[in-house]
Amino acid sequence: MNHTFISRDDIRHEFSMAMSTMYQTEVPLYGDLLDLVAEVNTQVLNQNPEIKEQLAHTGELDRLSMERHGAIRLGTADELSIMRRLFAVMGMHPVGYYDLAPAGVPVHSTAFRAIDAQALNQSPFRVFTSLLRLDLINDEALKQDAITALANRQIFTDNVVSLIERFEAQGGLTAEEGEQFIKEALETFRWHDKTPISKELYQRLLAQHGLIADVVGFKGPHINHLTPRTLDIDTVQQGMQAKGIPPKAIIEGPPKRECPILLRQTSFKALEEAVLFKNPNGEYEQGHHTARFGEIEQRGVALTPKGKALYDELLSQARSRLGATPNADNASEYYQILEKAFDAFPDDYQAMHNEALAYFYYQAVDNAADVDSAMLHLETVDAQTVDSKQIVNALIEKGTIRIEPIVYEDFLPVSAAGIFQSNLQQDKQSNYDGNSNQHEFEQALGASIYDELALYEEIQAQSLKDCINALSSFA
Ligand code: OOG
Ligand code: NI
Repeated sequence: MNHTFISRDDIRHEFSMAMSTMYQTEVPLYGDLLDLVAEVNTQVLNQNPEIKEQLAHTGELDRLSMERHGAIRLGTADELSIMRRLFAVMGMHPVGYYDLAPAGVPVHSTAFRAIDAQALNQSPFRVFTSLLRLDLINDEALKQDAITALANRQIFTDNVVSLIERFEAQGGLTAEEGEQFIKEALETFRWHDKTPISKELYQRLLAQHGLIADVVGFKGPHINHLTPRTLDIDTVQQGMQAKGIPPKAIIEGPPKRECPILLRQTSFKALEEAVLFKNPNGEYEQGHHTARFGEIEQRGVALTPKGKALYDELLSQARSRLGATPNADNASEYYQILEKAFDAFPDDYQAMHNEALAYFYYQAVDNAADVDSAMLHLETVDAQTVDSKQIVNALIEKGTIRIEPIVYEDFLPVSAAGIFQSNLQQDKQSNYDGNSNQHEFEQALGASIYDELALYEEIQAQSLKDCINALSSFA
């Protein structure tokens, strides 16, 4: 057999475009948001040549307009493991484990995304994927009804399952198969306004938790938002208000900074949508459901374990100083407290690099005027040794090597919980104390999860190697 396979990165790119087109038709406000984000990003790039240059150096400039993430919620282990195989066709793998139960959301989650830097730049599309934790429901009868409803649904088309199997057997898909795959896979994420359950069951599920109704009540895991990446979230948030797209009260994550870190996010409230419930007599009954929303995000540099620990500490410091969940009434007080707390986090790439708070690319500056005598030792440079660090730092200072931030590709559990909560009908804040269980999640997934920090570490180490090779070739 002589197959020519289409690349997984191309399938991912095409799929994310198809998904975006579908969601714009389903939720027109998302289209408005895309326009606003594009407008602001163009403005930022025009007004800040240094930001444009930085994004060109890291390979993010071209991906900016195609950058988005989505989110889905699944009901069973089987659904999750087939979903993992479906995403693998597009070169997307589970990265990071997020336990949201402590924040009152009965799910645990991972993000499916590309893992190496080049694939990420080709298409950074990612999907935050949650698995419902029915074990946290203590109403036994309701739990049984939920399990039955989930057992009766099939969220994948037969064709997409065959194509996944073909991909696994052949090691790839032909262009034609890839096209079919995109069309069939998209069906799983589509909105259905006819639900397979009765209004009575829906209401009981809703009374337990809005999220449970959203998963168990529907034919499939409709994509519940798509999030474009902006270079200036504060401006987009103001623009949303002006365009009549009311954002949630608080931007989640770190405060506004010169050198952005991790991820800042805000969303617009979920829409109330008409649905038809299927009653036991087979007749449909009108009702509504609230789940789908829009979100924007601004991404910054990925933090090392040390930087992440400092971030977590400062965020929880700010939250406990506020003494309440941030909301519309205390928003400006919260931002003040947050900014003050983050004074302790250096707002300068060089300082973050020197204190090992964040991950960076090392890049050889090709027109570096003179190559230092330290170059003679470059063959022996190894990022881990103190000696080598000094050589590298000296070359950075001389301008022979430049550092550029490695962008954070993942999510933040406290922020994610805030996004979930703001889009559930009830504000009821419950805390589940079931144990966090990555192992159980991985068993349902049928694979282990990549550690995101190890991935950034690898990208950084590889860039240092490449940089040294490049410099050695100038010498
Ligand atoms: C996922 C919420 C989390 C994010 O960007 O942190 C999220 C969901 O609502 O299913 O999307
Ligand atoms: Ni999101």
